[in-house]
Amino acid sequence: MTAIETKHALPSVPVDELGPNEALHRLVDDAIRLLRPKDVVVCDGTAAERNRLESLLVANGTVVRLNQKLWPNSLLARSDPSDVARLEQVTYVCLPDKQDAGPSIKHKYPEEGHREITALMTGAMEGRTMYVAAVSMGPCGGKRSRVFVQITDFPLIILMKHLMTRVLGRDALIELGKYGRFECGLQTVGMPIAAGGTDVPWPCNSTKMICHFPKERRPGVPRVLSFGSGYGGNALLPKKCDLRLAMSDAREEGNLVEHMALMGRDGENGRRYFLAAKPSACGKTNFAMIGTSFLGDDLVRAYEGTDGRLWAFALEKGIFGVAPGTNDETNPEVMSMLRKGDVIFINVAYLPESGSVWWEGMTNAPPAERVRDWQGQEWTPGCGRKAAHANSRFTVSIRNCSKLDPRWDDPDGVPVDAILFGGRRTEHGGVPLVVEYGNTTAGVYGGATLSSEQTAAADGKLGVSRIDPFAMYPFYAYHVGDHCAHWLKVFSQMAHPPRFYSVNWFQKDGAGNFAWPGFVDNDRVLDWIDRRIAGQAKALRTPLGYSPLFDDFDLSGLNIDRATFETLTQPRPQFWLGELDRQAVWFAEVGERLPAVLAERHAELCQLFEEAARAV
Ligand code: SPV
Ligand code: MN
Repeated sequence: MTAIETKHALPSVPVDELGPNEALHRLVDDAIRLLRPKDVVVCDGTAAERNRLESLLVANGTVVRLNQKLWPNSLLARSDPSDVARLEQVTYVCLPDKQDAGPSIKHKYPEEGHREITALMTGAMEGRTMYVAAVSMGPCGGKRSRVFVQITDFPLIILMKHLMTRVLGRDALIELGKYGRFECGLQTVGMPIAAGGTDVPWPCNSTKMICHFPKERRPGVPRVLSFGSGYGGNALLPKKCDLRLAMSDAREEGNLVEHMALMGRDGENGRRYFLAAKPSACGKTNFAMIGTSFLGDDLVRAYEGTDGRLWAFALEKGIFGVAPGTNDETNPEVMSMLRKGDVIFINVAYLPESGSVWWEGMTNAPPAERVRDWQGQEWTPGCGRKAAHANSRFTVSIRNCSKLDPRWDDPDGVPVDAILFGGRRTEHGGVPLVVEYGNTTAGVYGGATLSSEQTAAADGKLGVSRIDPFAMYPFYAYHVGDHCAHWLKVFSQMAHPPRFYSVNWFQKDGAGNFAWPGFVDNDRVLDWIDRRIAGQAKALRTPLGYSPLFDDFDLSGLNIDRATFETLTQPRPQFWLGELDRQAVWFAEVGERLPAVLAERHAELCQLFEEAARAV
């Protein structure tokens, strides 16, 4: 790197605190020279660190402390209005061969990516403190876990890491130095502070860019660089940014790293573990909590165990959940987790008189007291604006969860009985409430063609439906066709693969109301799945797979008659012929890397549904 003139002397690498790992020294040294911070702090994840950072953020106006009685030790942050969601349009994966990118990736060549992001990052931390934080993705010390070291200049990200991830303390960092490999990334809000200048409450840059380099694997060289944003998925690198890198590495290791929730449920047949792949803001967190035990709501690593089954563990130890719509009925467990305290809320509404927070759907009626919206403006129910941003979030540790699975921190994970794919599809008589796929190929086909209406979790057009394979569309770091092939390979070789299901809670009736009650009632679907796996529940064979029967599905206490249930559960040929057309358009975009068996399954489905349509 060429020497760049700095306004102040550069800090030196805190060698003693980093331990003996040369690659870690190189990472920090290179980062200092590129970003030119005023000082460097190595994080340790302690309560003292948390208190220090919290005071700093309060003093800067980034967060306010909430009423200690209502929300103990909890904070509210309001972001800049330009920094509220993941930024798909400026998130790039840099690959030497463009053919490897496929239709879901915004591609750059590595030289181009390096040049552009380096130009943005040069001197970007002037006047700021640079933090170095190492976390373990998965149980600490687990042989399938990996350490991710993030460099950041936004203390809020460190506080969020305390809640969401296992931060390595001093001793673990020194241990890492002795033997460990680690992944790493740089992230900056991209707003240097001039000498004598002051900070703003939510620093960010109107230019934002994230570049991943999944093929570059040199110890201590960052594989993801994120500029200009302080928002969750863009800035908390061990979340979606490392997902992109890890999904790419997992393919080479023969494993899976995926965007899925992991939960346990006790039924007639003992505890079963379920993985659920759902696109962002489609109720994955709520779903993950309706079972008997909870392990994680967003990211998992899954692999074939020596018993020939699929095993999985969650990578995080906290939840970054969507606030709007969360209440004591839709997710009583998470509400009680939030009330236990140590929560960071982002972009919900603030009640200045009581020091409380509110969001749409938290209570039926808006608060009787004064409300400030997520941007701090006075808000009244009739004003025409939302009080909380549609993608407003809470960050909470899973230690607050009363149904934490006893095996949540087991480095081997838990054995998985079923994988569920589910999107948000509102058409009445469209994507059924639940379908069991008849075999592994049909199951992988279901994952590869999962589709959902777009939500506020990313900066896209709301409500437009797109195919979101395996709920990974925004997180790909290699060709989607190769990912489909990888799933086929992993599961077709497995001695005892899990079963695969499609679920959809979001059908609306002719009057525009949800046709299925959803939330805790989704447990009725899990009950059917449990009994299916045990060979106890009957089903109707359809072209798509197996559908539940009215007489063998727990509808007690619900006002759902036979006809309504059949509309909810049985695939309608006309609807599916339309879906298959859309799938064909998508498959054409995927191109020749689409595995042949998926094209064959498409042809088979077309034939079966055409026959069914003629028979109607
Ligand atoms: C998602 O959008 O899928 C999330 C939130 O889990 S973020 O961390 O922004 O990706
Ligand atoms: Mn997610």
